[in-house]
Amino acid sequence: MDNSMRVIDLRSDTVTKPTPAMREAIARAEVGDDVFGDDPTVKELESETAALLGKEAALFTPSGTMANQLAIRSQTEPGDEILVEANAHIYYYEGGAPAALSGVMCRCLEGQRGVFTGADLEAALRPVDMHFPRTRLVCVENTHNRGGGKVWSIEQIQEVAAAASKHGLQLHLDGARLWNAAVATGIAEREYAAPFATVSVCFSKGLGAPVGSALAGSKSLIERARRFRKMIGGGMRQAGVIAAGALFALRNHRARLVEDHANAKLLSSGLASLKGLEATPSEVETNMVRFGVWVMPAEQLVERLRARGVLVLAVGPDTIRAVTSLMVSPEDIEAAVGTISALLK
Ligand code: TLP
Repeated sequence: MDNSMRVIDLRSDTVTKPTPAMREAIARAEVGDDVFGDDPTVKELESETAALLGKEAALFTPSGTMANQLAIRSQTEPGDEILVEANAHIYYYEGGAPAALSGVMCRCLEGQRGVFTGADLEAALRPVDMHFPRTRLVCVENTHNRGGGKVWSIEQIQEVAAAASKHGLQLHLDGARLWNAAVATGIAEREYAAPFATVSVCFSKGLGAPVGSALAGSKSLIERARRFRKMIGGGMRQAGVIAAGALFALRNHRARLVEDHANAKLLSSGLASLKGLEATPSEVETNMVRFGVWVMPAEQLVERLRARGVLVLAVGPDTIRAVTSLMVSPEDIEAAVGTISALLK
């Protein structure tokens, strides 16, 4: 790649860099030792996040992966079983952590673009019997990453929650991109979060903070998670420096996600007109675009685009993912479609 080339980075919304205003907030942050409970900025972030999600407490974590894994560790014992959708981040992209860190078994449900039903959940349950692992926790991901940014409707969530509660199961929401679901549907985060005992959210994806996620839930669950966070080395000291970026993102960058969603639609519509690709604009609900490639292996197209300054990710042998974020404008999207079109000709 030529160094002077303008790079259009559509690999993920994790690539977002702090804006000048966010950097200013970071520079001004008041800090203290958060392991001693002395960091005012971390405390502010935790209480604002908890309030927004309608939960008693929240815990700042360095990553979404850690927040998800603390949720599992805090609500299970080794040998328990958790129910996850087969393409869920917790199962697919977290390095086998449920087994390594919590000693739990994952039982996978096959969803439609990540969404499963109450009936799917009930079909996976077995009677209480010492031969079977104890099923404890059901995990939902909204929006669903490998489902292409798919949004769960509130009715779908409520149906799964009713089935879980009928069988005494706890619910965890991987809400790394819950902000996108809220903006896309107009349903508040706290309404989506209501049926869940724990909710993880990320500040470092579409919201544009450089680092950070949180886990929210009841005071007792979050205290338990705080202990496990320390145990795995996630206790941070003057973390207000990064919490300030997260707080700025939470307060200022949620509403603007509509721009990312419009850009994703624009991208998918542009791609849909190109021969050799299969893009479905009607499936684009948030900031992710998944498209099929028929003319060459996906990896090869990714490499060729990289050489031309357009970065995307292969997420299957013939599938590519592009994600919009505050790093890309509508003009960038037009330019990226132009580059892809020229390459396919
Ligand atoms: N997802 C990343 C990659 O790990 C795939 C991305 O680029 O999309 N939950 C969901 C639904 C996620 O998509 C991610 C990150 C996480 C959790 C984990 O967040 P981090 O990267 O902060 O550990």
